[in-house]
Amino acid sequence: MVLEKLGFSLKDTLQKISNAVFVDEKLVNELVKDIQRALLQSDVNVKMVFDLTKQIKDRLMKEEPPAGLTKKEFLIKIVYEELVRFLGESESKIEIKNKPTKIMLVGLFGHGKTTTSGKLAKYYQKRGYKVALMSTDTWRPAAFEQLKQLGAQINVPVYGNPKSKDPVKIYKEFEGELKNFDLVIIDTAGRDALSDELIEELNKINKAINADERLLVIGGDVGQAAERQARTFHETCNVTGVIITKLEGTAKGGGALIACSVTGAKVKFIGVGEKIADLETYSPERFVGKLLGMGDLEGLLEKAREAITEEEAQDLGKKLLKGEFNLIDLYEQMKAMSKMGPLGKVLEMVPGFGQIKLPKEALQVQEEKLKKWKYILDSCTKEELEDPEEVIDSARVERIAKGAGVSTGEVRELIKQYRQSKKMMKTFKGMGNGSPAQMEKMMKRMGGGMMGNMKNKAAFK
Ligand SMILES: Nc1nc2c(ncn2[C@@H]2O[C@H](COP(=O)(O)OP(=O)(O)OP(=O)(O)O)[C@@H](O)[C@H]2O)c(=O)[nH]1
Ligand SMILES: [Mg+2]
Repeated sequence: MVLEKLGFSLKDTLQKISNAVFVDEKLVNELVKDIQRALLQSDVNVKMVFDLTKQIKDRLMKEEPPAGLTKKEFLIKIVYEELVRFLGESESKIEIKNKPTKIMLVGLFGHGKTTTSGKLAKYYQKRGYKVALMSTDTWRPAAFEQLKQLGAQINVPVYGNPKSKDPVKIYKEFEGELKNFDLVIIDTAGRDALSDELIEELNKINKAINADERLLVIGGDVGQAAERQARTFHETCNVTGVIITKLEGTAKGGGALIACSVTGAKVKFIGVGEKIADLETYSPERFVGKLLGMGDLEGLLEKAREAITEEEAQDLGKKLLKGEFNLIDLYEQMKAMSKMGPLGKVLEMVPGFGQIKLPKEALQVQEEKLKKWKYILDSCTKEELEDPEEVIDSARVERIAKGAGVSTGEVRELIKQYRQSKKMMKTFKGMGNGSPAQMEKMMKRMGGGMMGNMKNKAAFK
């Protein structure tokens, strides 16, 4: 998978947004930090990273969510759109209309020109075009042979003359024959660096060939150094686009992709392996979608919608405070919680609870327990849920335990917990909006209250 690490980090970040109950400054700051970290690890230029995150923050401050989008969805939309813009905005296609259309590949030694020539030939051949390959590389001794082997793999004719030292002459020699093709892909020689001599050679070939597309081939492993390469080739050889190769094997590819997009050079294809089929067209939307683990923005928004909404969570909080709380509410609460992820989030929604520090391990134990509770509640009848204290006797405890696949002790524990919660809620109601310190004290007095009795296996009654 291309840029796997960057993808993982961005997916994690997005998950964080999805799980968050509300969008506040803390979440946004966390998100911005996550994105910065992920991009810097992909060798994206520091200044560009900060520009991007500033842009995300500015938009969040200035713009209002459009109708139909919650704040959270809006946040995801902005992150998606800005990443797409960062990675090149829109797809840039190659048109094949002249006969023959000529694509010339240029670049430095070893970045993948010859390999990519073969890949492009296969790509267009598969789409029904009559394709020819041509080698004008008079530098590398076996350049023609290398291209010939690639052509042989896919049954595409390869033109060239290993004895000649003049690329323009080679082209002229076959110019007539090439008219029979829809598309000619021309491989050129590389150099260690973009020397005046290489510029001169490329311009000479270009003048003779008058290629429709001059594509710069850059290995993604150069990271942000791609910017300088893309810029100089752009300025001196008038390149019309870029192909970034080796993207599957490098963590730095994000840097290369983004570096190219700032030069205005459009990335047309990406190379994702050494084999002849390892070539993909490049669309920033699709690419960002893939990185984020979803095909498109709609998919991402859908994911965010699955999580609990701010309103739902607030309702829950209010109910808890009012003390109107039966097992059905507990059940609803659990369903909501399982959608939301961390239990701590629900508590944050209850006014006053947000500031109370709960031990991390305790929350973990509680989350484990919640899973079992859900099985138990699933096994209860409506009557049992509505009025547990009245109707659940020992026989029912046994039936419920069997149905849920838990012990009777666990059923009793749940009921005990429920009673305690209810008692605590009543006390809360009496207290009104007590200070966090007061509440914390009270929770301790009640043996930890709703969160307490983590290790208490005491039976019912
Ligand atoms: N992993 C990976 N390797 C690639 C990719 N594209 C090219 N390569 C490898 O990069 C090396 C150089 O590729 P070439 O196609 O010979 O590069 P070139 O630009 O023609 O090099 P010169 O002719 O010396 O200028 C070869 O080992 C290729 O297999 C890619 O997308 N992924
Ligand atoms: Mg080559």
